Amino acid sequence: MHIIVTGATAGLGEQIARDFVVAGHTVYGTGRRLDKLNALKAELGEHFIPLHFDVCDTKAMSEVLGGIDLTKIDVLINNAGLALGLEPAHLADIQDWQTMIDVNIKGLVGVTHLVLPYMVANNHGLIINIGSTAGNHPYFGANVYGASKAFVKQFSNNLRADLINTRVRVTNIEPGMCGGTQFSQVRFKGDNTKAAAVYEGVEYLTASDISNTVQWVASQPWHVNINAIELMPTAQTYAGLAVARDI
Ligand code: 8X3
Repeated sequence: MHIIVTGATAGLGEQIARDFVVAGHTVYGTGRRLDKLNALKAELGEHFIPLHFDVCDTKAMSEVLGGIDLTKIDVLINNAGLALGLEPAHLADIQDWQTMIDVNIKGLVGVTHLVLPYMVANNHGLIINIGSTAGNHPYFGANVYGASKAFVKQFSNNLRADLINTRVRVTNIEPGMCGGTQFSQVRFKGDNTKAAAVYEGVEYLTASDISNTVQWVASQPWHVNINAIELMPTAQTYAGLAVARDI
């Protein structure tokens, strides 16, 4: 298969890209960091094709994606995304909110809008969006991050509606706490102590756990559409109703 993985230069995207190449597929890995893209190319060889652009840069994205043969793409994995900040909404940084909206929402729909027409013309394709448990269950400080992942969930559901008369499939993967990546370092802007505290004493999901799920979804026959998969560590739960007393 020919597979686009956005945000392939770190974390989940890097693992997903690596696993698909090792399994014999061709991966077009997108990212902002040219050095990391080049390192992956050196490691993975001819079946890894680096695509250098930021999903927030609409012009660069359409130029770079316009330079490859999109008719060949079997699978699009919309992985690029980030969380910034964990402050309550009234203390959050508006720039953080806007960046999450730009990457997690605008970037994801931008890539999809460029690739999807080719899948529909081929009557063949699979879009795997990387959502989050945060799109299903609120938690303190998730505000815009969770809302952006709720967008990804409902965008996935609505794509399924529009693609009803095609063989183009859509899946939303919704991971919970995943460690061993830069997710929390990015969220806490380089504060490694805060980032490490998130995972202390927890047997968290790893990038490999999520990549395995992606590989499984992509290996299903075309008549099977996995709508969504929510996965979390056994040590995490979505029970979280809170009560304030005497406020
Ligand atoms: C990642 C899961 O729980 O950190 O999207 O929001 S969580």
